[in-house]
Amino acid sequence: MTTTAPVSFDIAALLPDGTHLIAGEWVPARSKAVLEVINPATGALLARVPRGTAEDIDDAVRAAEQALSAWRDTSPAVRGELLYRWAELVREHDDDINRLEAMEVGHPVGPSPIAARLTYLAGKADKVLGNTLPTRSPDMLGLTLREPYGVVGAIIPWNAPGPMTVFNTAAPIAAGNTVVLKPAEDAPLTALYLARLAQEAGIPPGVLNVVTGYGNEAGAALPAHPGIRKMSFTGSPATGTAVMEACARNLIPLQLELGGKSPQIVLPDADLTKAVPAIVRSIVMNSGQVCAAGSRVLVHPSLHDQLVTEVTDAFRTVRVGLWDQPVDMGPLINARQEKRVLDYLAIGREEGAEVVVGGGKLAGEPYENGYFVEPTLFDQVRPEMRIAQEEIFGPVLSVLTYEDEEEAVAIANGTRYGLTAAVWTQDIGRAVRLARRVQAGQIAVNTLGDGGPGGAIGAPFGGYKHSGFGRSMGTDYLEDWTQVKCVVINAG
Ligand code: TXE
Repeated sequence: MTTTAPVSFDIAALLPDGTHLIAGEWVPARSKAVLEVINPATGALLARVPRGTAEDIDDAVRAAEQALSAWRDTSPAVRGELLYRWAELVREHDDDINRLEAMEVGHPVGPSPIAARLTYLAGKADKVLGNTLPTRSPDMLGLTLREPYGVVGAIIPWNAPGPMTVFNTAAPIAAGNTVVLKPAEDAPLTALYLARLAQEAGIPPGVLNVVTGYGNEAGAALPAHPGIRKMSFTGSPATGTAVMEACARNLIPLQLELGGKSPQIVLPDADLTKAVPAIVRSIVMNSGQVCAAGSRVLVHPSLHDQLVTEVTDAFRTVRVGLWDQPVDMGPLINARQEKRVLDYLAIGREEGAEVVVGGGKLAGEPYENGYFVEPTLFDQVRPEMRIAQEEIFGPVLSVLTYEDEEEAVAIANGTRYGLTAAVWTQDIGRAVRLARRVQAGQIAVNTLGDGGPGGAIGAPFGGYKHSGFGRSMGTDYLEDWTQVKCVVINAG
């Protein structure tokens, strides 16, 4: 994970200042208010974007309603072509997208899965099929149609704005819906730029609208809007609950992704030369601000000491710094997130866990103006501790031990979350048993994929239990953005 990207990068050349995208026009908020997007590594102002409210959401929903009938009636093959063109533009501007995301989120520049995902979804546009149904007479024809919901809404978080934008807009658009997207206030720029590229690709005005603003202003207005027919939300359980309540009042379905506390089960025969680098990468990537971060290591006592030593050594070599330097890890997103992580470091100590490496804020040059926390390893963690139960969303790894497979499963399943899990073993029988018994939407055996659905491109991604419901991506993902209509024709 190194980069030679130049430091200077002109955001104003990519995005019209202080505007978001409604009906194909770059417009300010109705109130003209703006909010500032800050580089979390340096505290520098990156750009201003509109501080949208319910009025702007209403404008965007109306624009999406106006665009709907033409887009719904556009042939699926043409919709797919336009998405392919979007994917091509994304590929062409890959560097800009990666740098923009790196600057607003703070993570190092790395390979991006966005263009590949868009290409995958584009290819699905003309493969959404209905069925023919058995009928009681040969004169009758029964069939099902898969039709788009209409105008759908998406609220996404700040930790991976590029992939989140694509996962939550491209599939509904490919299926014939029109979309209003509310990106996170901390990192709205990548979403705006991707929407600009969608527009340049020829996706018609109003099909993809982006309204920026705070969650309690623009965000809250979206699932409550009577024009919205389905929502997707990715973020915290508390906000997810509020969004779900709004959806319930509006009687609309919701796809929900709320993070995790993903276990990495290291069995006695695990190959640590493979497991340790993956375990480290999983919690260092994006400073641990990844819903699928493998934040709990469940290791058999026979491998405990070796694993702790090797992870400690690896943590000591993690290069932390600014996105445009050759680093492995950047800052946390904002002061609130930094406080949250530092609070958990204190909680872990109070609970009796042992800090083996890390454990604090990074100070001095070049960390002074950013939110940098050391990669931290807690040992002697017990399953009931808060640091083993709650999502920290920082570079903090907890090590727990178990005596037998039964206990490993019990600990793995003993949190309210169930997003992803990893099993490290050479024994295929144990791998299969654990893959079946661990409650998570994705199980990786001897791999962590990309800390998310990256391992297999069509992999469905989503959670069990409080990690949410519904899946993004997956082979049936476009169908999730359609509703079934049954048509029976009497031709006799
Ligand atoms: O999330 P929020 P925050 C977890 C992670 C993190 C914690 C807090 O543990 O530390 O959540 O992060 C919008 N109505 N995850 O506070 O509030 C908001 O503007 C409608 C896990 O940033 O959930 C943003 O666009 N929308 C996670 C989005 O919700 C509202 C990724 C997410 O913000 C709203 C991020 C409201 N009332 C955080 N309030 C994951 N699953 O990957 C806020 N928003």
